[in-house]
Amino acid sequence: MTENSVCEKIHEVIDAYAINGTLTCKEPYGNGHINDTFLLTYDTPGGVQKYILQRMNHSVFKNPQALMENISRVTSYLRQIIIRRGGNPDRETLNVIRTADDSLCYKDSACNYWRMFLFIDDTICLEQVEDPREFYDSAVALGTFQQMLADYPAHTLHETIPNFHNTPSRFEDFRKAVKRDALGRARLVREEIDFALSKESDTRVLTDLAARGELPLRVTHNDTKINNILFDRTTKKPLCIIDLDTVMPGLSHYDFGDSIRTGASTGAEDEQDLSKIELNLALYETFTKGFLEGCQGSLSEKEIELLPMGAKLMTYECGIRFLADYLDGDVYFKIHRDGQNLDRARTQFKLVADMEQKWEAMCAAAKH
Ligand code: ADP
Ligand code: GN1
Ligand code: MG
Repeated sequence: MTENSVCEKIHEVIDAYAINGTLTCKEPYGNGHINDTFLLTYDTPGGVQKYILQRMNHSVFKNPQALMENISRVTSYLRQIIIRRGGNPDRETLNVIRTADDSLCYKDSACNYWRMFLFIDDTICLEQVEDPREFYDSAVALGTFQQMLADYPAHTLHETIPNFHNTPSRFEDFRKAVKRDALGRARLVREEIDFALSKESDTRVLTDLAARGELPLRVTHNDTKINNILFDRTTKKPLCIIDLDTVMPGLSHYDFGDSIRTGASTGAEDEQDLSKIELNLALYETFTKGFLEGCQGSLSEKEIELLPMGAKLMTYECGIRFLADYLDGDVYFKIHRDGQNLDRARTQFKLVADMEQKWEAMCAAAKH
């Protein structure tokens, strides 16, 4: 779909929400890899009101209605806890705005699915950690998120993307992409492919333990990269965990690991100069401490022991997803330049290799 046709549909969508006010501004917003995000500003009888409108990526999210049900249930649950704790539920969790006919999302005449949230103003979104304190605070916030949802019956949520963090299944998808070699790119990245294939035996560690019941199924976010946390612009503290598209049953390691791969890396996810990429061990230790503090004793000893494996597997898994997408012709993750998915894969593999060098220290971090 072209930019123009998205814009045409936006007006149909905006009508479906029938907000009581005059739309004064509509602009693309944010830096996500998956959805198309817009900020809408209205003059309303109560003053200026802003909303986030998103066209959901229907090829990634096959069942937008189920996904919105997950988000609606989890955010309503969080809202009650935030109110009980004396917080501000309009800023500390996402709030779904329903359409005029009370639906959680809107299907436009071109079969695109859209949804709307209250905009959380005066926040900043970090692409990379600038200050260890921020990372520590985000770890506490993510641990708290998990702790707040500890009593939510995980099995009642839809599994909106089956096998999302099932690393053996991701490995099979990767192997198939190598075999397909849709654009003849495999010969250019033999070294990266061999690195990925050499780690096959690691891929099953968490899923095997979960299958044996040795790791509990929890409600997890599953996409805890640092730019999915909004920080309060004034206090510089984490305010709201956003991007709840992948909230579903999972392992605590998924949330821990995905934050480490983005926040404890010394460079950007798509950095081309690999000499700039390593695991910042001090940030790793800081995050571990904050995450455990936020979880308030809710993690088992086994879960804690395996946190380093969560970090390594989530990083590795993201690497094979980026590399598979590069081989497939960049059909899943948005790219802004040629080779970006390959660069992303390379940073993840560099991090995995560096974690292996720092493994003992990573394992020691949870014991402090
Ligand atoms: P994607 O799945 O594409 O990453 P996100 O849901 O993370 O989409 O949204 C993209 C960006 O939009 C975020 O990084 C954030 O900057 C901004 N954003 C999303 N929801 C809100 C909100 N409710 N209030 C303020 N900013 C938001
Ligand atoms: C995608 O939506 P966004 O940009 O926060 C992806 C994550 C990846 C991440 C890599 C639904 O996250 O799984 O880890 O890119 N989300 C989905 O940056 O596939
Ligand atoms: Mg996002």
